[in-house]
Amino acid sequence: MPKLKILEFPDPRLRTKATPVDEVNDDLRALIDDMFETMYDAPGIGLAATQVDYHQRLLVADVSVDKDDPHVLINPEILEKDGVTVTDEGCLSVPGFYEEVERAEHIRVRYLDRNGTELELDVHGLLAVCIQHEMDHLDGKLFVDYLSEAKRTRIRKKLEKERRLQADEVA
Ligand code: QAP
Ligand code: CO
Repeated sequence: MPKLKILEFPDPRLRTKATPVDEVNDDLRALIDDMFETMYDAPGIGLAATQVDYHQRLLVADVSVDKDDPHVLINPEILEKDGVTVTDEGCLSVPGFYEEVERAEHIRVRYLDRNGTELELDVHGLLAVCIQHEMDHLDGKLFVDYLSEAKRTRIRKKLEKERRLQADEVA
């Protein structure tokens, strides 16, 4: 059982701007392990701390088919971005909805790893898209913000209706 509950759109806590991690310690590594467990269990390819109601700048991602290529990025910063790619994106905080989003195809990113070591990485393709999507979460932004107001409202209403139906089931 994953320990962490994933916040769902339009929960206002998803709009929180996360603050930088100031110390990479065992408590943070325990959160990272719980985030990986929650992401793999979902299953998902990326998860930002914001989505599990921890408002610190860290994210986990694994876009590999065999789920054996885990990445954790603490205090990530994009140094360079180029190219354009369109991906059908989803989000664990917007369950059941997928829409095309345009992002940079390549990014160079600087971050701390789980030992607190500063690293730089060149990333392309789906991992680059996933890191950009997860970094948006750390600034309180969701992929639905790139859609038309009409589409975003339709998604919000469907999710609110589902939440109401779920609440009724347990009542
Ligand atoms: C972000 O999203 C992402 O709707 C990570 O019912 C996704 O892991 C970046 C998921 C696609 C780029 C492309 C979504 C699971 C997982 C759902 C995810 C769902 C169950 C989303
Ligand atoms: Co997301």
